[in-house]
Amino acid sequence: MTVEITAFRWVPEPARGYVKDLRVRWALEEAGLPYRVALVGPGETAASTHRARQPFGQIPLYRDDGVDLFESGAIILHIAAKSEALAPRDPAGWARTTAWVFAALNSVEPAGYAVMDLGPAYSGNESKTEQAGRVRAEQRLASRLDGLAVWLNDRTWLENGRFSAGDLMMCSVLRELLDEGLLADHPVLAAYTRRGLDRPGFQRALAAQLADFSPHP
Ligand SMILES: N[C@@H](CCC(=O)N[C@@H](CS)C(=O)NCC(=O)O)C(=O)O
Repeated sequence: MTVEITAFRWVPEPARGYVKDLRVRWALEEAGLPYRVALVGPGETAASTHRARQPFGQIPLYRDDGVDLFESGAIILHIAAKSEALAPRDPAGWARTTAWVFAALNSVEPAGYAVMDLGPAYSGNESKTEQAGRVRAEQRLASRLDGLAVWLNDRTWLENGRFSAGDLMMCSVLRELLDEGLLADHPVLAAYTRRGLDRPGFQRALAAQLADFSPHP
């Protein structure tokens, strides 16, 4: 069967281009694998048929002849296993790629969300406890970004001068921070993210996601 992914038929305008099926589309583009898209509406992810495939009622979903998967990280690694374009074939290179996918999802993405979820800084209405929480979240994110910037320094990609699923996931995660102005102190990371987003595979994936949205819920 042709690979099938599940994505939202409609999301509010600001979320368009950021829904996480984008990462999966990007991986499929890099791997050169054709796919079809099953679109679901806003209420449909609560259905038992959807929950049977994604316990949290989220997207993306993925299936092919061999597997039915949820969680974008698992899906990206499954696609990477099919294509050298996304990961080296040698066990050590493969293992390093998996490490970077986890680093993006486990070490960077939650730290970024913790800051973004707080909303704009210095509204003037925050209590001392809230201010302290914000400072802690910002410090945690800065520490993750500092570490990544030192690692990247003058590298083009995370490992061995070649693009991999690790870069795909890291650039997907950093893109939201870039767009929120949270990479302003990390020009190395901003340049790295733009390098990822300039790839034709990302551009095709983004255009495909945007084209799939209905104008109305
Ligand atoms: N950890 C999941 C997160 C998926 C996720 O956050 N999906 C969002 C769209 S980007 C969603 O379905 N939100 C609706 C909801 O959580 O009810 C993954 O990486 O696949």
